[in-house]
Amino acid sequence: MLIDELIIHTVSMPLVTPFTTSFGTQTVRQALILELHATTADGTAVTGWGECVAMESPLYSSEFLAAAKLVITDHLLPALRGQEVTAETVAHRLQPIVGHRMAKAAVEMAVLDAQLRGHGVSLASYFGAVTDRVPSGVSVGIQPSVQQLLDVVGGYLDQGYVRIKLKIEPGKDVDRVRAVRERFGDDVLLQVDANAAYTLVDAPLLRRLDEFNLLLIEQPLGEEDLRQHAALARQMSTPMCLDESIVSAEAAADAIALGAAAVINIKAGRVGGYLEARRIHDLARANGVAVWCGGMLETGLGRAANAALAALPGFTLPGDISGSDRFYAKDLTEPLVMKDGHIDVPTGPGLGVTPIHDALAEFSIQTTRLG
Ligand code: SMG
Ligand code: MG
Repeated sequence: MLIDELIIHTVSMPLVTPFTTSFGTQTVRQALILELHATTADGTAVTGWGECVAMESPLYSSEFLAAAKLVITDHLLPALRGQEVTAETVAHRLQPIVGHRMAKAAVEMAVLDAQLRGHGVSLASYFGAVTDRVPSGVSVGIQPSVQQLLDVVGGYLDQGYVRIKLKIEPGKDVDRVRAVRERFGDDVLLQVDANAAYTLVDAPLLRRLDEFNLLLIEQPLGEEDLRQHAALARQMSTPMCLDESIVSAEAAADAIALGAAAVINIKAGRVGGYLEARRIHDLARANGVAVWCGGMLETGLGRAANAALAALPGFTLPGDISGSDRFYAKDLTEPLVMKDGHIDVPTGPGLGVTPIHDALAEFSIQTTRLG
Protein backbone atom coordinates (compact mmCIF):
# COMPACT_ATOMS: atom_id res chain seq x y z
CA MET A 1 0.00 0.00 0.00
CA LEU A 2 0.96 3.64 -0.33
CA ILE A 3 0.37 5.95 2.62
CA ASP A 4 -1.85 8.93 1.72
CA GLU A 5 -2.40 10.58 5.07
CA LEU A 6 -1.73 10.06 8.76
CA ILE A 7 -3.93 11.77 11.32
CA ILE A 8 -2.64 11.80 14.89
CA HIS A 9 -5.38 12.22 17.47
CA THR A 10 -4.11 13.04 20.95
CA VAL A 11 -6.80 11.82 23.32
CA SER A 12 -7.25 12.39 27.02
CA MET A 13 -9.38 9.79 28.73
CA PRO A 14 -10.37 10.05 32.40
CA LEU A 15 -9.73 6.95 34.49
CA VAL A 16 -12.59 5.60 36.62
CA THR A 17 -10.20 5.58 39.57
CA PRO A 18 -6.62 6.82 40.07
CA PHE A 19 -3.95 4.24 39.17
CA THR A 20 -0.85 4.28 41.38
CA THR A 21 2.38 2.44 40.67
CA SER A 22 5.81 2.70 42.24
CA PHE A 23 6.56 5.58 39.86
CA GLY A 24 3.44 7.71 40.21
CA THR A 25 -0.32 8.20 40.14
CA GLN A 26 -2.36 8.61 36.98
CA THR A 27 -5.89 9.98 36.80
CA VAL A 28 -6.17 10.37 33.04
CA ARG A 29 -4.72 8.42 30.17
CA GLN A 30 -3.37 10.52 27.35
CA ALA A 31 -2.61 8.52 24.24
CA LEU A 32 -1.86 8.98 20.57
CA ILE A 33 -4.39 7.39 18.26
CA LEU A 34 -3.17 7.03 14.68
CA GLU A 35 -5.59 7.08 11.78
CA LEU A 36 -3.81 5.97 8.64
CA HIS A 37 -5.26 6.37 5.17
CA ALA A 38 -3.62 4.40 2.39
CA THR A 39 -4.23 3.03 -1.10
CA THR A 40 -3.60 -0.61 -1.95
CA ALA A 41 -1.91 -1.81 -5.15
CA ASP A 42 -5.30 -2.37 -6.81
CA GLY A 43 -6.39 1.17 -5.98
CA THR A 44 -8.60 0.44 -2.97
CA ALA A 45 -8.66 3.02 -0.19
CA VAL A 46 -8.01 1.50 3.25
CA THR A 47 -7.95 2.90 6.78
CA GLY A 48 -5.96 1.53 9.71
CA TRP A 49 -5.83 2.45 13.38
CA GLY A 50 -2.88 2.41 15.73
CA GLU A 51 -2.38 3.31 19.37
CA CYS A 52 0.82 4.56 20.93
CA VAL A 53 1.25 3.37 24.52
CA ALA A 54 3.84 5.97 25.53
CA MET A 55 2.85 7.74 28.73
CA GLU A 56 2.78 11.51 29.22
CA SER A 57 6.04 11.42 31.20
CA PRO A 58 9.10 9.18 30.81
CA LEU A 59 8.53 7.27 34.07
CA TYR A 60 7.75 3.74 32.92
CA SER A 61 10.35 3.94 30.17
CA SER A 62 12.35 6.62 28.39
CA GLU A 63 9.61 7.22 25.84
CA PHE A 64 6.87 9.79 26.35
CA LEU A 65 3.93 11.01 24.39
CA ALA A 66 5.21 14.34 23.07
CA ALA A 67 8.47 12.77 21.91
CA ALA A 68 6.62 9.86 20.32
CA LYS A 69 4.47 12.27 18.36
CA LEU A 70 7.48 14.22 17.18
CA VAL A 71 9.37 11.13 16.11
CA ILE A 72 6.34 9.84 14.21
CA THR A 73 5.80 13.12 12.34
CA ASP A 74 9.43 14.03 11.68
CA HIS A 75 11.14 10.66 11.30
CA LEU A 76 8.94 7.58 11.03
CA LEU A 77 6.31 8.79 8.59
CA PRO A 78 8.84 10.36 6.21
CA ALA A 79 10.73 7.03 6.16
CA LEU A 80 7.61 5.22 4.95
CA ARG A 81 6.13 7.66 2.47
CA GLY A 82 6.34 7.47 -1.29
CA GLN A 83 7.14 3.76 -1.42
CA GLU A 84 5.14 0.59 -1.18
CA VAL A 85 4.78 -0.41 2.49
CA THR A 86 3.62 -3.64 4.12
CA ALA A 87 3.19 -4.39 7.82
CA GLU A 88 5.94 -7.01 7.58
CA THR A 89 8.50 -4.50 6.30
CA VAL A 90 7.70 -1.49 8.50
CA ALA A 91 10.15 -2.47 11.26
CA HIS A 92 12.94 -3.03 8.74
CA ARG A 93 12.28 0.30 7.06
CA LEU A 94 12.32 2.07 10.43
CA GLN A 95 15.41 0.27 11.71
CA PRO A 96 17.86 3.14 10.94
CA ILE A 97 15.98 5.23 13.50
CA VAL A 98 17.35 4.20 16.88
CA GLY A 99 14.96 3.34 19.70
CA HIS A 100 11.47 4.93 19.94
CA ARG A 101 9.87 1.52 19.95
CA MET A 102 6.46 2.63 21.21
CA ALA A 103 6.24 5.17 18.39
CA LYS A 104 7.30 2.56 15.83
CA ALA A 105 4.84 0.04 17.24
CA ALA A 106 1.95 2.47 16.79
CA VAL A 107 2.83 3.08 13.16
CA GLU A 108 3.25 -0.63 12.42
CA MET A 109 -0.07 -1.33 14.13
CA ALA A 110 -1.89 1.16 11.90
CA VAL A 111 -0.30 -0.29 8.75
CA LEU A 112 -1.11 -3.84 9.87
CA ASP A 113 -4.71 -2.90 10.65
CA ALA A 114 -5.15 -1.23 7.25
CA GLN A 115 -3.57 -4.19 5.46
CA LEU A 116 -5.73 -6.77 7.25
CA ARG A 117 -8.91 -4.75 6.78
CA GLY A 118 -8.06 -4.61 3.09
CA HIS A 119 -7.80 -8.41 3.05
CA GLY A 120 -10.78 -8.99 5.33
CA VAL A 121 -8.59 -10.91 7.81
CA SER A 122 -8.71 -10.54 11.59
CA LEU A 123 -5.57 -9.80 13.57
CA ALA A 124 -6.13 -12.98 15.59
CA SER A 125 -6.19 -15.25 12.55
CA TYR A 126 -3.21 -13.40 11.05
CA PHE A 127 -1.24 -14.08 14.25
CA GLY A 128 -2.32 -17.73 14.38
CA ALA A 129 -4.67 -17.51 17.37
CA VAL A 130 -5.74 -20.84 18.83
CA THR A 131 -8.51 -19.69 21.14
CA ASP A 132 -11.53 -17.41 20.83
CA ARG A 133 -11.35 -15.95 24.34
CA VAL A 134 -8.52 -15.14 26.71
CA PRO A 135 -8.38 -15.22 30.51
CA SER A 136 -8.63 -11.80 32.07
CA GLY A 137 -6.37 -10.61 34.87
CA VAL A 138 -6.43 -7.24 36.56
CA SER A 139 -3.61 -4.99 37.70
CA VAL A 140 -4.38 -3.40 41.07
CA GLY A 141 -2.68 -0.10 41.76
CA ILE A 142 -1.01 0.69 45.09
CA GLN A 143 -3.80 1.66 47.50
CA PRO A 144 -3.56 4.22 50.31
CA SER A 145 -4.27 1.57 52.96
CA VAL A 146 -4.41 -2.20 53.41
CA GLN A 147 -8.16 -2.00 53.99
CA GLN A 148 -8.69 -0.17 50.71
CA LEU A 149 -6.54 -2.74 48.95
CA LEU A 150 -8.64 -5.59 50.34
CA ASP A 151 -11.83 -3.82 49.25
CA VAL A 152 -10.52 -3.24 45.73
CA VAL A 153 -9.21 -6.79 45.33
CA GLY A 154 -12.48 -8.20 46.69
CA GLY A 155 -14.39 -6.13 44.16
CA TYR A 156 -12.38 -7.46 41.23
CA LEU A 157 -12.65 -11.05 42.45
CA ASP A 158 -16.42 -10.60 42.75
CA GLN A 159 -16.48 -9.38 39.16
CA GLY A 160 -14.78 -12.60 38.12
CA TYR A 161 -11.22 -11.61 37.30
CA VAL A 162 -9.17 -14.80 37.26
CA ARG A 163 -5.86 -13.33 38.36
CA ILE A 164 -4.83 -10.44 40.56
CA LYS A 165 -1.63 -8.46 40.11
CA LEU A 166 -0.65 -6.21 42.98
CA LYS A 167 1.54 -3.23 42.31
CA ILE A 168 4.16 -3.00 45.05
CA GLU A 169 6.86 -0.60 46.19
CA PRO A 170 9.24 -0.54 49.13
CA GLY A 171 7.19 -0.38 52.33
CA LYS A 172 4.04 -1.59 50.59
CA ASP A 173 5.00 -5.12 49.65
CA VAL A 174 5.23 -8.11 52.00
CA ASP A 175 2.48 -6.91 54.35
CA ARG A 176 0.17 -6.10 51.45
CA VAL A 177 0.65 -9.54 49.90
CA ARG A 178 0.17 -11.23 53.28
CA ALA A 179 -3.06 -9.32 53.88
CA VAL A 180 -4.46 -10.33 50.48
CA ARG A 181 -3.48 -13.98 50.99
CA GLU A 182 -4.98 -14.07 54.49
CA ARG A 183 -8.22 -12.53 53.34
CA PHE A 184 -8.76 -14.30 50.00
CA GLY A 185 -6.87 -17.56 50.47
CA ASP A 186 -4.19 -19.49 48.69
CA ASP A 187 -6.19 -20.40 45.59
CA VAL A 188 -6.30 -16.88 44.15
CA LEU A 189 -3.84 -16.53 41.26
CA LEU A 190 -1.69 -13.72 42.62
CA GLN A 191 1.40 -11.93 41.37
CA VAL A 192 3.23 -8.67 42.09
CA ASP A 193 4.78 -5.94 39.95
CA ALA A 194 7.41 -3.55 41.33
CA ASN A 195 8.09 -1.47 38.21
CA ALA A 196 11.81 -1.47 38.95
CA ALA A 197 11.46 -0.02 42.47
CA TYR A 198 14.04 -2.24 44.20
CA THR A 199 17.75 -2.96 43.97
CA LEU A 200 19.65 -6.17 44.45
CA VAL A 201 20.47 -5.24 48.04
CA ASP A 202 16.75 -5.71 48.74
CA ALA A 203 17.09 -9.44 48.01
CA PRO A 204 16.54 -10.51 51.65
CA LEU A 205 13.31 -8.49 51.76
CA LEU A 206 12.07 -9.73 48.40
CA ARG A 207 12.81 -13.31 49.44
CA ARG A 208 10.13 -12.89 52.10
CA LEU A 209 7.60 -12.91 49.28
CA ASP A 210 8.48 -16.54 48.55
CA GLU A 211 6.18 -17.88 51.26
CA PHE A 212 3.06 -16.54 49.51
CA ASN A 213 3.10 -18.85 46.51
CA LEU A 214 3.00 -16.05 43.95
CA LEU A 215 2.76 -16.84 40.24
CA LEU A 216 5.68 -14.49 39.65
CA ILE A 217 7.41 -11.29 40.65
CA GLU A 218 7.50 -8.75 37.81
CA GLN A 219 10.44 -6.41 37.21
CA PRO A 220 11.72 -5.87 40.73
CA LEU A 221 14.97 -4.26 39.49
CA GLY A 222 16.00 -1.72 36.88
CA GLU A 223 15.37 -1.95 33.16
CA GLU A 224 19.05 -2.52 32.39
CA ASP A 225 19.79 -4.90 35.27
CA LEU A 226 19.58 -8.25 33.49
CA ARG A 227 22.54 -9.74 35.34
CA GLN A 228 21.18 -8.54 38.66
CA HIS A 229 17.75 -10.02 37.90
CA ALA A 230 19.50 -13.32 37.21
CA ALA A 231 21.31 -13.08 40.55
CA LEU A 232 18.05 -12.29 42.34
CA ALA A 233 16.27 -15.14 40.56
CA ARG A 234 18.87 -17.53 41.99
CA GLN A 235 18.03 -16.30 45.49
CA MET A 236 14.23 -16.57 45.24
CA SER A 237 11.81 -19.41 44.58
CA THR A 238 9.16 -17.04 43.16
CA PRO A 239 9.49 -17.12 39.34
CA MET A 240 11.20 -14.04 37.93
CA CYS A 241 9.22 -12.16 35.27
CA LEU A 242 10.59 -9.27 33.23
CA ASP A 243 8.60 -6.40 31.74
CA GLU A 244 10.59 -3.16 31.27
CA SER A 245 13.83 -5.04 30.50
CA ILE A 246 12.40 -6.92 27.52
CA VAL A 247 12.61 -4.30 24.78
CA SER A 248 13.25 -6.68 21.86
CA ALA A 249 13.60 -10.32 20.90
CA GLU A 250 17.35 -9.93 21.44
CA ALA A 251 16.80 -8.69 24.99
CA ALA A 252 14.47 -11.65 25.56
CA ALA A 253 17.12 -14.04 24.25
CA ASP A 254 19.71 -12.50 26.59
CA ALA A 255 17.38 -12.63 29.59
CA ILE A 256 16.52 -16.26 28.97
CA ALA A 257 20.17 -17.24 28.45
CA LEU A 258 21.22 -15.45 31.64
CA GLY A 259 18.46 -17.01 33.73
CA ALA A 260 16.97 -13.58 34.38
CA ALA A 261 13.45 -14.49 33.20
CA ALA A 262 11.41 -17.60 33.89
CA VAL A 263 8.39 -15.69 32.60
CA ILE A 264 8.06 -12.77 30.17
CA ASN A 265 5.43 -10.03 30.12
CA ILE A 266 4.95 -9.20 26.44
CA LYS A 267 3.84 -5.70 25.50
CA ALA A 268 3.82 -4.90 21.82
CA GLY A 269 4.49 -1.20 22.36
CA ARG A 270 7.55 -1.78 24.52
CA VAL A 271 9.16 -4.09 21.94
CA GLY A 272 8.46 -2.07 18.80
CA GLY A 273 5.31 -3.73 17.54
CA TYR A 274 3.00 -6.72 17.42
CA LEU A 275 5.26 -8.58 14.99
CA GLU A 276 8.24 -8.35 17.35
CA ALA A 277 5.89 -9.34 20.17
CA ARG A 278 4.99 -12.48 18.24
CA ARG A 279 8.68 -13.25 17.70
CA ILE A 280 9.26 -12.99 21.45
CA HIS A 281 6.34 -15.35 22.01
CA ASP A 282 7.91 -17.84 19.60
CA LEU A 283 11.35 -17.51 21.17
CA ALA A 284 10.02 -17.91 24.71
CA ARG A 285 7.92 -20.90 23.72
CA ALA A 286 10.93 -22.59 22.12
CA ASN A 287 12.82 -22.04 25.37
CA GLY A 288 10.08 -23.24 27.69
CA VAL A 289 9.52 -19.77 29.08
CA ALA A 290 5.91 -18.80 29.84
CA VAL A 291 4.56 -15.51 28.52
CA TRP A 292 1.54 -13.36 29.20
CA CYS A 293 0.24 -10.18 27.66
CA GLY A 294 0.88 -6.98 29.57
CA GLY A 295 -1.20 -3.83 29.44
CA MET A 296 -0.56 -0.09 29.17
CA LEU A 297 -4.06 1.17 29.99
CA GLU A 298 -4.93 0.86 26.33
CA THR A 299 -8.11 2.13 24.78
CA GLY A 300 -10.30 -0.44 23.05
CA LEU A 301 -7.96 -0.37 20.05
CA GLY A 302 -4.87 -1.62 21.88
CA ARG A 303 -6.99 -3.81 24.13
CA ALA A 304 -8.48 -5.58 21.09
CA ALA A 305 -5.03 -6.12 19.59
CA ASN A 306 -3.72 -7.46 22.90
CA ALA A 307 -6.58 -9.95 23.09
CA ALA A 308 -5.69 -11.20 19.59
CA LEU A 309 -2.01 -11.58 20.53
CA ALA A 310 -2.84 -13.33 23.81
CA ALA A 311 -4.77 -15.97 21.87
CA LEU A 312 -1.46 -17.47 20.70
CA PRO A 313 -0.62 -20.82 22.32
CA GLY A 314 2.41 -19.66 24.34
CA PHE A 315 0.31 -17.20 26.37
CA THR A 316 -0.20 -19.68 29.18
CA LEU A 317 -0.75 -17.17 31.99
CA PRO A 318 -3.65 -14.69 32.26
CA GLY A 319 -2.75 -11.25 30.94
CA ASP A 320 -3.40 -7.70 32.09
CA ILE A 321 -6.29 -7.62 29.63
CA SER A 322 -9.20 -6.47 31.70
CA GLY A 323 -12.54 -5.19 30.52
CA SER A 324 -12.61 -1.62 29.22
CA ASP A 325 -14.59 -0.62 32.32
CA ARG A 326 -11.63 -1.40 34.58
CA PHE A 327 -10.17 1.93 33.45
CA TYR A 328 -12.79 3.76 31.42
CA ALA A 329 -16.43 4.60 32.03
CA LYS A 330 -16.60 5.17 28.29
CA ASP A 331 -14.08 3.68 25.88
CA LEU A 332 -13.00 5.05 22.52
CA THR A 333 -14.37 1.94 20.79
CA GLU A 334 -17.21 -0.34 21.71
CA PRO A 335 -16.06 -1.66 25.09
CA LEU A 336 -14.29 -4.97 25.55
CA VAL A 337 -16.32 -6.81 28.13
CA MET A 338 -15.00 -9.24 30.73
CA LYS A 339 -17.42 -12.17 31.04
CA ASP A 340 -16.83 -15.27 33.16
CA GLY A 341 -13.26 -14.12 33.69
CA HIS A 342 -12.54 -13.91 29.98
CA ILE A 343 -12.39 -11.43 27.12
CA ASP A 344 -13.59 -12.47 23.68
CA VAL A 345 -10.99 -12.24 20.94
CA PRO A 346 -12.33 -9.87 18.27
CA THR A 347 -13.17 -11.60 15.00
CA GLY A 348 -13.76 -8.70 12.59
CA PRO A 349 -11.20 -7.62 9.99
CA GLY A 350 -8.03 -6.04 11.36
CA LEU A 351 -8.36 -5.02 14.99
CA GLY A 352 -12.06 -5.80 14.80
CA VAL A 353 -12.93 -2.51 16.49
CA THR A 354 -12.78 1.14 15.42
CA PRO A 355 -13.09 4.37 17.38
CA ILE A 356 -16.65 5.57 17.77
CA HIS A 357 -16.82 8.92 16.01
CA ASP A 358 -18.44 10.78 18.93
CA ALA A 359 -16.10 9.27 21.49
CA LEU A 360 -13.05 10.27 19.48
CA ALA A 361 -14.42 13.79 19.20
CA GLU A 362 -15.17 13.90 22.93
CA PHE A 363 -11.74 12.71 24.11
CA SER A 364 -9.58 14.34 21.46
CA ILE A 365 -7.51 17.28 22.67
CA GLN A 366 -5.41 17.77 19.54
CA THR A 367 -5.57 16.59 15.96
CA THR A 368 -2.60 16.71 13.61
CA ARG A 369 -3.07 15.92 9.93
CA LEU A 370 -0.05 14.84 7.97
CA GLY A 371 -1.38 14.80 4.44
O1 SMG B 1 -3.44 -1.96 31.14
O2 SMG B 1 -4.20 -3.16 32.78
C1 SMG B 1 -3.39 -2.36 32.31
C2 SMG B 1 -2.26 -1.88 33.18
C3 SMG B 1 -1.36 -2.99 33.55
O3 SMG B 1 0.01 -2.65 35.44
C4 SMG B 1 -0.11 -2.49 34.25
N1 SMG B 1 0.82 -1.91 33.49
O4 SMG B 1 4.21 -2.26 34.49
O5 SMG B 1 2.83 -3.70 33.78
C5 SMG B 1 3.09 -2.54 34.09
C6 SMG B 1 2.07 -1.43 34.01
C7 SMG B 1 2.57 -0.33 33.14
C8 SMG B 1 1.70 0.86 33.10
S1 SMG B 1 1.68 1.67 34.60
C9 SMG B 1 1.16 3.27 34.37
MG1 MG C 1 4.90 -4.27 34.66
